[in-house]
Amino acid sequence: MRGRFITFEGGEGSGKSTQTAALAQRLRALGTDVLLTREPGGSPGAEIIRHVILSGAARPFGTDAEAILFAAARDDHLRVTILPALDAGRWVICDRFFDSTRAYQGALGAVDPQLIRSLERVTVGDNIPDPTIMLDVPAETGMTRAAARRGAAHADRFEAEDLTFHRKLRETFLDIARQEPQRCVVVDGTQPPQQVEEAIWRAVRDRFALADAPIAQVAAS
Ligand code: Z5A
Repeated sequence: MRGRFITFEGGEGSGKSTQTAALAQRLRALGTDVLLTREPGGSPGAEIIRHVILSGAARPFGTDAEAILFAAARDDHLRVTILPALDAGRWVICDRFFDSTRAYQGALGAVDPQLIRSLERVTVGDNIPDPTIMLDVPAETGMTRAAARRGAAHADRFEAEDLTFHRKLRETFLDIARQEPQRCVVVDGTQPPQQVEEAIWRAVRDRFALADAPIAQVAAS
């Protein structure tokens, strides 16, 4: 049987890395073969594009060019990593996917929605994730967490954006969830990590009628 494809979305510092790892651990406890991956990146080619984008090197070319680069990375990631895993019956958990392009490049970067849709059609096609977990935290909370974790390191291309940007980003993810309530599950990411984990677990367990699994207790890094 083909595997399942679950994505996580949300602003920076919303807890995606923490919670993708926790969900993977819980599913594995049930004997599920899980592949944990992320975007941009997740395949050797896409990792190169990740570096180009997050270093800010592509910024002078504009947001259309960045959207095209994210799409190229996604295309490679799907072909090389995600689709072979799903075809082999593995469950794929991906930290960010096409909703991030809709939000960062579309709503925030003002890339024409028609271009965003065309890129999705060419790269993603019918490979729509289900469910997508939207981790929701106020922009201030996410930025504070991300800054604390970063320490003295430089902010990347998107971390360097201001509070207004990150507030609009949050609203955009919530809008996407309102438009696609069957696919998107909004989870309050301000709760302690183990409560967030429980809320995500209930959503995934119920969607796929799974047995219960012990809490993963993945420590927030
Ligand atoms: N991007 C784009 O523009 N277009 C696209 O199509 C795609 C991506 C796919 C990738 O950044 C950037 O690319 C991203 C969007 C853009 N830009 N930004 N910003 P990334 O991969 O380097 O990072 P990220 O995706 O933004 O995630 P993040 O900042 O690393 O955060 P996170 O994964 O959501 O959170 P975390 O690492 O799990 O937690 C952050 C900190 O908070 C950490 O210290 C935890 O211990 C702590 N934490 C986690 N959960 C909690 C709770 N519940 N309470 C308290 N503290 C917590």
